[in-house]
Amino acid sequence: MNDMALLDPVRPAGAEARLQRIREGAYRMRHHMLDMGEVQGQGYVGQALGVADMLAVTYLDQLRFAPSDPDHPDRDRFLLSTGHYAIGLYAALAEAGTLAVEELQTYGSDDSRLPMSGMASYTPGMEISGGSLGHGLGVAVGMALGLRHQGSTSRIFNFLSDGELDEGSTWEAAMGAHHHRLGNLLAMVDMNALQADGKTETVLSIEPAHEKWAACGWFVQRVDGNDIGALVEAFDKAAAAAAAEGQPTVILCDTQIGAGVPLLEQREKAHFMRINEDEWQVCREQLTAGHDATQGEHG
Ligand SMILES: Cc1ncc(C[n+]2csc(CCOP(=O)(O)OP(=O)(O)O)c2C)c(N)n1
Ligand SMILES: [Mg+2]
Repeated sequence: MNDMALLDPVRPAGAEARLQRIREGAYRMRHHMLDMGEVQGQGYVGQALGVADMLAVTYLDQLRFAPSDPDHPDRDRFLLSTGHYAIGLYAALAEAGTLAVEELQTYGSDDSRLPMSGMASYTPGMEISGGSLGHGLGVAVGMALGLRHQGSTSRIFNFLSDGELDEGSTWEAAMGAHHHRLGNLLAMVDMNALQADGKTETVLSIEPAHEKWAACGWFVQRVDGNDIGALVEAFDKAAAAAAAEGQPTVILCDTQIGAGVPLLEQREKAHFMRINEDEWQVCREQLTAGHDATQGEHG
């Protein structure tokens, strides 16, 4: 197989087989997240579990990239604006084949390539050092312009959080993307309804979010971010709309913090979780039980 072939996402024939492959990937990613979280006993595990389905669709079904050559010039770029979600991206990079699963055990340790907040210079496949929130979309706009200028057909996927919609810089970038008709730019927003200081609606209400993005000139969709079928449909539609209209596209994804692990879904303090030693195994068992129960549903 040559490098170019590696750039195309693998999509098994048949709609159900395509979804099943992504579901299994998301399930394994959630296990990786728990395993990494246990190394430190704490972390941004709830958010990562919440966006596992978004990351699985992105990395296993949408992104064009060569896992063993993460700097390939023709790759699509995935920009993790929210550095604190790094644990989620490491799990995705392991499932995609860029990181070895064994390396995940070094998460957050001295000399590890996997620091607790994402650092581009440390981790293969980490495109930017996110974490200073509100900057990701601006960087994405610049990259999208630059790549278009070079005649590249690569796309930029910018992952944002709902907290970043509080930032003026995000909206400046959103208007710029429309102004420059950046059809090569897709934003995906984790609408988990939570921020560091509490519920998003109590910190700074961003609703109606759909209308705000539309007013900035974007092609907008809002979906259940834990429904892999709905996500795939939305990503496919976004790609078609971008190609037809040359318009930036955004997918607002409503997600459940801790998705797949009921013990964590119910946590009150969910932004940064401390999880007791004896709870990790319970989390794993709940994740596996939930997965096994849905196997029957999906045939
Ligand atoms: C510019 C900036 N301001 C403040 C912070 C501190 N901070 C880190 S995470 C976070 C919450 C942001 O909201 P969101 O990403 O939606 O939080 P989550 O869903 O992860 O709870 C804040 C304010 C930061 N990293 N960058
Ligand atoms: Mg949030």
